[in-house]
Amino acid sequence: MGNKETIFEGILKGDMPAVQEATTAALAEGLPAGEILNEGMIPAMTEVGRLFEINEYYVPEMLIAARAMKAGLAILRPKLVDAGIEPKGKVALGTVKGDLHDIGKNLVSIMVEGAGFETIDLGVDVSPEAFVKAVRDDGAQAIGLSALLTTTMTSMKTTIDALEEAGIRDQVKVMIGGAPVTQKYADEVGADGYGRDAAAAAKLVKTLLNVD
Ligand code: B1M
Repeated sequence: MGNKETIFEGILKGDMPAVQEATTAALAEGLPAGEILNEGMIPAMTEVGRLFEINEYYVPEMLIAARAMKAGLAILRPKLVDAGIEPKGKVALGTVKGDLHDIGKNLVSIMVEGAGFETIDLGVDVSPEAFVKAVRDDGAQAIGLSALLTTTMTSMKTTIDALEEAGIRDQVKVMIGGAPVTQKYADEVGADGYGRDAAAAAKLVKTLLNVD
């Protein structure tokens, strides 16, 4: 098995040492970083997303796959920068104000990153102003808002209002998700899209930003 295949399999199995070793070996062998990313890591995370959608993988499998992918990506990242590989877009993600749940948001972050986007992790308890700043000052083309509490999901509307007040609503796509959130709610608050889970969120970002 070649190193790209080992990376693919290693991510699927959540085998972090195997992914780290094969990534290092692939670079040493002279494989371009972009090829390792696009033909090893991204397809693996896409497959993880597919397995999650058909209920063959659950949150624990997804978390260990994500951890393995992150470890490989950490080795690859400096080479990607050197090679000038451009990410598909910039996405800022955060759990909304008042809400400290971050497991789902972290999964969304890794799946979006796995789909080839640069992510800015704004963390938890993120104010509408911090989302506005990520768009205005950091150039996020899409923002992703996660909420796990019925009491905090209202901050999604407040954030969209804040983007409008700042005059930048048309510069950014807004994606929302989290256990109490629905498509109906996304329509009500004027979000551009709703992601049911992390795999769906990664697909949605591509659609919203119109990239493959
Ligand atoms: Co809390 N909690 N919690 N909690 N907690 C829930 C959410 C709750 C449903 C439990 C219950 O009562 N049955 C309930 C909410 C009730 C409600 O509002 N209707 C609740 C409560 C009440 C609370 C506190 C208020 C409890 C208290 O203190 N009295 C408190 C609030 C703290 C705060 O946030 N201010 C609290 C605290 C905590 C802990 C800190 C202990 C811990 C969080 C640790 C952490 O995140 N680092 C915690 C946990 C772990 C949970 C449960 C058990 C699990 C949540 C989770 O991580 N799920 C949860 C009960 C449950 O869900 N069974 C519960 C796994 C995760 C992968 O799923 O986050 O849904 P999820 O993400 C999914 C999708 O929703 C989607 O993709 C993810 C992956 O598929 N998704 C997105 C998520 N964000 C997305 C964004 C997108 C797209 C998709 O686009 C941007």
